[in-house]
Amino acid sequence: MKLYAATSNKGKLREFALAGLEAAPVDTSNPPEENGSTFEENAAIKARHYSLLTDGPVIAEDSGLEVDALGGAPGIHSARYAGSDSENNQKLITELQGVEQRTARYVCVIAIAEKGEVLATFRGEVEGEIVDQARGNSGFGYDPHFYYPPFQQTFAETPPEKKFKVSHRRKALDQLFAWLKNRFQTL
Ligand code: ITT
Repeated sequence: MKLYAATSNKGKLREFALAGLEAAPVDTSNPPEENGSTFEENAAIKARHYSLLTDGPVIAEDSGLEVDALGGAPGIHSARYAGSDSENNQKLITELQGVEQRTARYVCVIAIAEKGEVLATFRGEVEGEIVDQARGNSGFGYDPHFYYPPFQQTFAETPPEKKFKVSHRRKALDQLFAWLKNRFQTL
C-alpha cells in the first residue's frame, strides 16, 4: 500500500519524518480553499482534495494554537493569523498584553482520504502556556512562545525529538498508525 502525505509546511514534514512516516509527497501547488469551521473539516477538505490527485490514500492535517483567553484564537486561522510566523507571534503577544490567563493548547487533526472519500480523522492535543518572551530557535510557528510546563521550556528550546514525543502531532499520528495497521495489516 502506497501512502501519500500532502502538506506545504516544512515544520510538519520534519515532524512526520521523526515519526518514521513513510509517505510520498503530493504536489501542493494548487491547494483547496480551507473554508471549514473546525480542524476536522479543514483536514478533511485537504485530504479529500489531494486524494483526487493520487493513486492511493492521502493524509493531510490541519493544526493550530488555541488560546483560552482569546476564545480559542488563532485556532484554525493559526497559519495566517497575521502573515509570517514572526508576524503571527507578534500579534499573539500584542493580543495578550495585560492578560493574566495564559493557558493554550496545540491541536492537530489528521485526515486520511482515498479517491475523494474521507476514511477517518484523528485528533491530538498538547497543553501549554503562552510566554511573552520568545525563547529558543528550534521548531516552527508559535513554538518560541509555547511554554510546556513539564519540560520547563518553550517548544523552541526543546530538541525536536523531545518536542515530538509529547506533541499534538505525535498523538494524532499514533492513532493514524494504529488505524493503518488494523486496516491494511501493514507498517
Ligand atoms: P498545510 O495546510 O499545507 O499542511 P499550513 O501551514 O497552511 O500547511 P495549517 O493550516 O494546518 O497548515 O496551519 C498550521 C499552523 O498552526 C502552522 O502554520 C503554525 O502556525 C501552527 N502550528 C501547528 N502546529 C505547530 C507546531 O507543532 N508548532 C508551532 N506551530 C504550530
